[in-house]
Amino acid sequence: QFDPNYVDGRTTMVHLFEWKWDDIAVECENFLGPKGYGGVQVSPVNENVVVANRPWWERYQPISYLLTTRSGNEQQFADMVRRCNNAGVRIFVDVVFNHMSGDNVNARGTGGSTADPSNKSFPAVPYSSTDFHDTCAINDYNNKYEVRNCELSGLKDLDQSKSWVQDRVVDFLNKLVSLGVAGFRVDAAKHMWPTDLEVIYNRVSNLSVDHGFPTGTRPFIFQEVIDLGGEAVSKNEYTHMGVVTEFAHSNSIGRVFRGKDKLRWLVNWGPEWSFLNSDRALIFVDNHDNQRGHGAGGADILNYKTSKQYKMASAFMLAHPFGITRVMSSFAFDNTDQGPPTTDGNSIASPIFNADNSCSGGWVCEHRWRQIYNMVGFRNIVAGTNLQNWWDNASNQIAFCRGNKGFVAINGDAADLNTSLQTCLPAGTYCDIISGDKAGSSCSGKSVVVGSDGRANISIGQNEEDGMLAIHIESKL
Ligand code: LM2
Ligand code: CA
Repeated sequence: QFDPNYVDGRTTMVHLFEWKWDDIAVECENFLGPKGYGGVQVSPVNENVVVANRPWWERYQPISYLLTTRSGNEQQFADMVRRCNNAGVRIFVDVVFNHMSGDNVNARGTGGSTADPSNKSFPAVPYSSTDFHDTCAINDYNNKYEVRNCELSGLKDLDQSKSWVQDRVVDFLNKLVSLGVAGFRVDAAKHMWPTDLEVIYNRVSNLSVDHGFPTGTRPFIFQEVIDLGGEAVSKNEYTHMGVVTEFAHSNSIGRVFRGKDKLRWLVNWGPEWSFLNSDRALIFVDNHDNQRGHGAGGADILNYKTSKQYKMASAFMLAHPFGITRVMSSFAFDNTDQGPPTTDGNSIASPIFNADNSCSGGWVCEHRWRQIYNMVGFRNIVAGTNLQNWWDNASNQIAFCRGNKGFVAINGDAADLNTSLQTCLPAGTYCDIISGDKAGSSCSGKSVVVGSDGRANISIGQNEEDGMLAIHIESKL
């Protein structure tokens, strides 16, 4: 439950927020597999309430556990999982079982099911009022009973201690396991009792041998617990049964790369920053909530709109050994409710791919930015090595090696970086994978000449498009 079950040599998942299953299948085959991504977190797969103007957050209001959403139906989901597994890319499902939908008159789901949320009636599961906690609102985050037994934003709060509820959730999770998924993001885990979650997790089947997982493999479980300190519920209540989303990482990395904290302090990045231990921390620069001001973190969080800082933060996260990394892949938005691009106001549009790998048609596709996917490759290549030879200029210029396999430098100062640094790499000429790509024996970006002593002259001008440089053993020309 702690291992992402990646195929050998892969380390990083991408959240393809609101993508359709057919598009993800193609993306696994054409891009994610070849570029070395290890997995995809997909948007919720079960039927959700249809909300007027189709905001993205309607998918966090379940109506049933039928596998029909705007991303596709069960057959399309099954086909995607099979094709992604064949491409060496695992699928992780965002599962929502803290609650069902909020009040909605004549509620209708994306699969055509109806419900009467005001009376806590969801016949397509079925759930009735006895399956829910009593009605109350969460106001006081210093009261863990309220946080777990009352309604989050008016969403009907399921009682996971009831055996009927446990059975329905376990059936749902086991159905997904039987279709070949590798694990789950547990939405709103903070709002459920750890003891109830443990009962549920322990009843989930081992991963499907028919889909290529070794006998006895447990699903990877990463639980969404927002804990920036100062509340009744702690992330540490969840780490004995799975990994936990480390929101302090998102917050702290945003502060550093927004210039509110110095890059030199990154020297002890990890638990000393009050993060969870590396093997329990699911880390990210931003997620689908905090990139648009939902959840926690506020204005410190970076997103695609501040692209230079965002790419620098992403490069640091991927270069550093700490944590289990997730890359965010967004659609462009102007307001916090706006849903994904559509063809007709309802049907989700497919991304359009440009010659330089980037996306258009309303999709941002950060995972297709060279600076990001090449750093995913970097993380795969240096996996298992330690951070060594830390260097900084006592301000915002830093550099470090990953064993003898990789080197990265970052310039966050309003001054050029131009100095000789130890790269820990064998002598030779290397292609900087940030400014370009290696193709045969040529490099479309900067070249770095490493001498027999491992040192190289490193130059990152303050006005360059990107504020970092990275080389590794496989980028040798
Ligand atoms: C999560 N983690 O604990 C998700 O990551 C987050 O995206 C979800 O909230 C939340 N939990 C519930 O699953 C989102 C969104 C909310 C939205 C809910 C439900 O951030 O704004 O609430 O999904 O769709 C919306 C309205 C809210 C309304 C509620 C119920 O914004 O004003 O409350 O629906 O109708 C009356
Ligand atoms: Ca709850």
